[in-house]
Amino acid sequence: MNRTRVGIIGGGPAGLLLGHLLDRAGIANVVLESRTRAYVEHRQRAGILEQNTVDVLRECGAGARMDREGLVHEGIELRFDRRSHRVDFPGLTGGRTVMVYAQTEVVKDLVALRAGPLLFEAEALAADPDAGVIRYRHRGAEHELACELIVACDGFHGIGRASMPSVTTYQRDYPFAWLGILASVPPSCEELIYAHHEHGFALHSMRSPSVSRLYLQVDPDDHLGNWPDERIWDELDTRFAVDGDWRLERGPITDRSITPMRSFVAEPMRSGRLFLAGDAAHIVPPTGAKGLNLAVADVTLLARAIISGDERLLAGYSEAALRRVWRAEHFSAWMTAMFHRDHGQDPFEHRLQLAQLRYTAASDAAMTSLAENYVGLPFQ
Ligand code: RFL
Ligand code: PHB
Repeated sequence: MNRTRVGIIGGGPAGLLLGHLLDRAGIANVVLESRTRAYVEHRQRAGILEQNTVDVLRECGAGARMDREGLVHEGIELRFDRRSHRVDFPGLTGGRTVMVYAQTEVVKDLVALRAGPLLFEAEALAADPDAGVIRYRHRGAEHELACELIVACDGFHGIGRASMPSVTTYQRDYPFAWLGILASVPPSCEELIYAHHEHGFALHSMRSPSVSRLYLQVDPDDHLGNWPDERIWDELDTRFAVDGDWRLERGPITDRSITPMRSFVAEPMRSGRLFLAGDAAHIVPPTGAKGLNLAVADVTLLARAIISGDERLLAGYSEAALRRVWRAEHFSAWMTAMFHRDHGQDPFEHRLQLAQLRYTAASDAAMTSLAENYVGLPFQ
């Protein structure tokens, strides 16, 4: 195996889905993944699939378990001023919804469906955008893979973007991070709760009827040692406090991590034979639940272009993908700014956040804008 049509670097959701879409169209491809299968299948990350993502997974035959086990959600709750406000997705968006189905499960489903070569513990060392060659290390030896096209789906820290001779990057770092936990306790809510509190943001999400996923905004230099279980639950209680008889159920914490937040875009997403897709090209803060969905949107677009064989579609990939990327960047930065507490923030800014939240909850126009971005704007 030293030649293929499409060499894919990275076996995360972007690389695996692209490989699957190409397999189905009979286009030879090889996926190289630096980590082990167990590692990629258990890495805790995203939980929300927007309507387009659900449609794409179903259409390519990867949606069977998602349809059995995923939870369709018709809204989210915004919580601030000790009150709850529901955003009704189908009512505001002509029937669109989202699906709660973990990224770990999407990855497992795609690995199980894989027909073509998928090499774990195969680390790409370099990608040549002109020659179309990937150099990689597998089982202690170095190899070369010659490709008509290379697609770097190797995440934010991958080698793909660094192999492009000229990229412009746009970046924003935020003065906060998310402490995320997984807990063996049924969710205390039927829909996700996005909470604004003077201590900072909190999010109640879920993985299944018996597993909760919760997040707290913390400082980027904070560490897990500062957060014994009691403190995490107490702080979640404080931030979700609401008038009325709602209660946050506690349970054993089975996974925890702190993730910094950033916004990042690389332009263009192509150089010669090398294309970028997913987190390799862009990062959004998780407040808008868009990262995984953008990765799926990129590879759907790119797979269509590759399968069509139409050079004009390939030439238009970067511009078309970036249009959607920047919309999601705006939405994610907007949600982040509206909900998070910057401790250096002046009281004026805090009042502006509350004014925006109250307006969003009270105005059909503002609520519709939030809802249509959250469920995902339709593909053109
Ligand atoms: P990934 O998932 O990072 O996969 C890249 C893969 O490339 C491999 N790799 C290499 N392989 C070979 N050679 C090399 N040199 C390589 N370098 C790297 C890596 O091992 C890895 O397997 O990128 P991809 O496929 O673009 O997928 C992107 C998504 O994973 C990401 O956007 C989301 O997880 C972001 N995200 C969320 N997105 C959503 O849509 N909804 C959410 O609710 C949501 N919540 C989240 C999130 C991300 C989070 N974290 C931890 C960053 C919540 C969190 C906390
Ligand atoms: C998650 O369930 O992990 C999740 C949900 C919504 C977000 C971010 C993460 O905005």
